[in-house]
Amino acid sequence: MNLPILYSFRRCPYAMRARMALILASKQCELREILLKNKPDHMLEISPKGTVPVLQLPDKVLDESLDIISWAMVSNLDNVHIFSKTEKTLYMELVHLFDTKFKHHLDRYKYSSRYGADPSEHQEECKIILENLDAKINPDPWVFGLQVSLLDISILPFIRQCKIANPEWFNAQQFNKVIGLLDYFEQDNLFILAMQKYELWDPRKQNGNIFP
Ligand SMILES: N[C@@H](CCC(=O)N[C@@H](CS)C(=O)NCC(=O)O)C(=O)O
Repeated sequence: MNLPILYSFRRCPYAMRARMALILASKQCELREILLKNKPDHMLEISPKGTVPVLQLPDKVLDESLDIISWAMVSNLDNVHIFSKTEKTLYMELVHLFDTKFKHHLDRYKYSSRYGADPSEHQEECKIILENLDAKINPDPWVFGLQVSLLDISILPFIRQCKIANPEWFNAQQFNKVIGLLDYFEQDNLFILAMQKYELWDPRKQNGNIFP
């Protein structure tokens, strides 16, 4: 059976959200786990920009996580929250905020020496964004209620990275709703399944994994 091929890196937040969308939509693929420092030739042939995730379909290649999510979610699924118009606007705004500003500060907070940055300055910027998010949401247990939404899967992997940088600091902050939402997410089967470990793809072994 020729499945779509997904090049993925377990810890990449963009790849995480793509994997979660594929799980929710029950779209099977052959997952090829890679290391960013050793990208397979085939991946670079089909997507020279060299970022993960990359999904190779019979007729096209998707190499942006949000495009993979849109492809997976072609029809409404009964296990995923359907956005109202205002929720959709909030989703678009927040995904943009987290993919740009939050990611910018997160990288400089986490990898301050690589960027020659002052980590506390960027930690503070992340904090402000998370406090603003906290004021906008009332998770129960997900942002929009009982069903997980594309907003949850799109931004929580980045918020989790902020926590991992310094869990003690993160958990001592005042954005309690965000902290609770992240705790719920980290214990949910969707996340656990998306974070399953796979051995590295080796073109000589052709050891791709059927996913999910
Ligand atoms: N806009 C892209 C960003 C993907 C991205 O930047 N992924 C990182 C890993 S988290 C990557 O592959 N970086 C390339 C590298 O580090 O060589 C998407 O949403 O898919």
